[in-house]
Amino acid sequence: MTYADPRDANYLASANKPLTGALTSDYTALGAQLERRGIKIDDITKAVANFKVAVPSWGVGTGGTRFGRFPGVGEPRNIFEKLEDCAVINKLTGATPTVSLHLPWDKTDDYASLREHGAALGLGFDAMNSNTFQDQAGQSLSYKYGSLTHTDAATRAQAVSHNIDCINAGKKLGSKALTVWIGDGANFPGQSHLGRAFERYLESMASIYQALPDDWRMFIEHKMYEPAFYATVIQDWGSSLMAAQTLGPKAFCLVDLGHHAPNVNIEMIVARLVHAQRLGGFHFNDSKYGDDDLDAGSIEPFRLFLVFNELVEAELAKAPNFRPAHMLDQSHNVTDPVESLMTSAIELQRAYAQALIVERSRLHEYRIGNDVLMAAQTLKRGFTTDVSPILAQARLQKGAAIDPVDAYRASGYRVKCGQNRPGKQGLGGGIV
Ligand code: LRH
Ligand code: MN
Repeated sequence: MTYADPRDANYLASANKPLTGALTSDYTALGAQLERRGIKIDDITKAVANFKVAVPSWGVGTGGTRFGRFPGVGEPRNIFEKLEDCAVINKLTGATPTVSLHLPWDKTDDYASLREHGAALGLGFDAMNSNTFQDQAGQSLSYKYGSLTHTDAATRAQAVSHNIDCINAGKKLGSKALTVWIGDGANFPGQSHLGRAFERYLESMASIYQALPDDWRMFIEHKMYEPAFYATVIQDWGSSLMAAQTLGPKAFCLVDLGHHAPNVNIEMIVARLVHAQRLGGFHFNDSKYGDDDLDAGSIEPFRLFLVFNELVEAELAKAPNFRPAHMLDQSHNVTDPVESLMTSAIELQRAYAQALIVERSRLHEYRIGNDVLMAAQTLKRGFTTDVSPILAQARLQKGAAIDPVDAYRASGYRVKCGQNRPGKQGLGGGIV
């Protein structure tokens, strides 16, 4: 097998060449279709080309479950190799210029050179993620019974200082946000005082908030359950919003799509957080049952569309304080993580493009006139329109790949990684 660097512009030009003809005719046809709806296709393509989503550093290794993990070929063994894989995803999609790190999984003693390594690969650093849901080797106080909400003040202080370490590392990397997700909670009724646990949370988070630079944001990530199976301290958007409003203007709510009970109306939560001016961002993924961390748009693409519909409504309404940070947070147990992250980034662009082509004025008329069926049909028409030519055209315009997965596979990158990254496979540095 010949190997080509998938990030090489000449390689990409040769990979795109046989596909440009078909893309041009598909794009022209869709353009004519949208023109009849009063929509300029180039405007949509421009908006899609500007859409960015951060890749989770922990997503480029193979994930697993408590029942097992099946390491993939040529897995990244450290943060530097993870960034190389992230650079391939960004080059082939043109949509993922930043990486979100997780400490201590990505801990290094030289963040300045990590920043340079990232810059050389065309990558920046998005929100930092702290980790007080696992005990690290040599850690003096355990998080078995909680971290920021632990009944022991010294354990809470340990968790607070870890979060401040994450901020200090992020400052060296050019990050501008800290995401705080904690697994703190109870497995049995009676195990913890639900009110006091929340008060301890607010007290600890206030100390972390104090350490935030002026131009930083703090993202509070709620989650219904797991690892706690009866009560989680930050269990839902209500608890998250109360905390953000208590902590201050730099605190926002982060919506991980997998952190809700099945059938919860997540787009409604998004609309409420936009109204409250506290929508900080997203961890995009998909799920059918629990926090399955499956590829975005792979199970419920219509739900993803409805979330982006709320984002487009907020964008068009110039909603105040509206600057959501988009991130993927997935676990790739049976696919090549690079392929899953590329296609997931593209599914977000698809949902965004579908929401952008909704005929808003027509929709508004039907809503005002309570023409329920036509209102629903008008919204759905955005979702049922195949916007693939717009997504590919945006990639082509950015020097990315018209067909990222095909270009990636043809390059032999994964095979080459298998050769270049021998030794202890699957450090993972992830959830399992
Ligand atoms: C918790 C979570 C959180 C991360 C972790 C990797 O389920 O979504 O965002 O810290 O996954
Ligand atoms: Mn998450």
